[in-house]
Amino acid sequence: MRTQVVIIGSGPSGLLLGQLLANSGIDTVILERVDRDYVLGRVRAGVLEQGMVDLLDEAGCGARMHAEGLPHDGISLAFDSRLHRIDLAGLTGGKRVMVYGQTEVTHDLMDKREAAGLTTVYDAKNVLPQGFDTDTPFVTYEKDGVTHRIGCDFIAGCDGFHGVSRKSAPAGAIKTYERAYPFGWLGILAEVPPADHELIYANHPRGFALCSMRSAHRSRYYVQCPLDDKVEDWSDDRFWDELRRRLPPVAAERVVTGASFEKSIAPLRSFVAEPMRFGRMFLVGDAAHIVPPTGAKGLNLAASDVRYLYWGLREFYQERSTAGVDAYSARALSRVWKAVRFSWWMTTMLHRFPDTDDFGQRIQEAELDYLVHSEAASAALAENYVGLPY
Ligand code: RFL
Ligand code: PHB
Repeated sequence: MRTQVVIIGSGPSGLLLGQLLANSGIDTVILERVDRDYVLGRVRAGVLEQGMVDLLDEAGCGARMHAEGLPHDGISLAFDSRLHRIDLAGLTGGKRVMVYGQTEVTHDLMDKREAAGLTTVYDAKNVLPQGFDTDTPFVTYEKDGVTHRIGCDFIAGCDGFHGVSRKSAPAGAIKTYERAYPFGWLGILAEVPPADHELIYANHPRGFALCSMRSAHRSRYYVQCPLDDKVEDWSDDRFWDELRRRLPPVAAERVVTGASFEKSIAPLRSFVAEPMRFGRMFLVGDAAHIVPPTGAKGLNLAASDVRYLYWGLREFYQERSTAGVDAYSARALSRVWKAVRFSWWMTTMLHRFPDTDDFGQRIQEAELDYLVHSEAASAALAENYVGLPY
């Protein structure tokens, strides 16, 4: 079997890249380790930058997002028992974000791929990118006990943080940068109306909390928790009590509680692998970098990588120029590092670290106070939150 681009991983990166390439007449095969329902069962991101919204439109997958997604013009920061709104649109000349779940984005992209009759191999085991240091790369995988081989021009490693692509890069050719944070996020989904019509990011001496949503009747909430906590340690009642304690009274009293139908704990980490290209293999999205979710940047970075790679590959096939693919790694990394910085900064400012003492807490509150009362500082947050230009 042969195709032009083998895409490893059918998360948002792989699916979006596949769709944009297909629209330009470029042939792809996606190899995915697990099945479709497993991919769709992962509850993750919820905030899309305008650039990602535009890219989904360009891919022809934006209709349901525009019908059901919630455009937001602002967010609130909560500290010292009060809410402080950051007017994202007002501070950025009208830019906003779209609240629309990653699960829904993935669903829309999968439906489009299926409708177009494009090939995705689910349950592909032992996927291995090979020969990418030559002009004739190929990928092998096993399915139902049979080994298959797909020859291609390029390999796109869209297989997430634990994928095989980054691990296949020659050890001496890759450098990684990492920061692990000494806490996690416990997140729940519940069929209850959100506490506010916009997101609330709360700094509290007991720890960080976030009020988010998926729709007018479905809420997504998070609280910072110790890394060794187990989901079983957290009954719904304990979660709701802890969440309300960390919010200002005006928000806490608007929290509607109910049974959760998803509950999980995620560790927080910053990670970057450089470069993002090894011969004819590219790393895309979480395969190359991870950010803590505090800045809502992970999925959006995946989308910006896709955009740079899609441009490069289109240029290669349409104009026979390697300029775009040659520039991919440097272009992507330049934007990645700015989002890594922003996510690290938001995380540092909003969480209680084990060594945060009362002095540290006051410094955080002073920084937040400055942030919400200085238009320049608010504008810097807003500019990064809505997404830096591609
Ligand atoms: P994914 O989504 O991990 O998809 C990778 C796919 O590759 C498959 N795979 C393999 N396939 C074949 N062979 C192998 N050897 C394979 N190994 C893995 C996997 O099964 C999977 O299907 O990576 P991708 O596509 O790069 O997308 C990245 C995003 O998923 C991620 O950045 C975001 O979810 C991060 N994130 C957030 N990002 C935002 O922009 N805004 C947010 O509000 C936001 N909130 C979050 C988040 C991530 C979270 N968690 C759980 C990490 C909130 C949370 C709690
Ligand atoms: C979410 O809705 O899951 C979400 C929103 C904002 C974040 C992280 C996660 O910063």
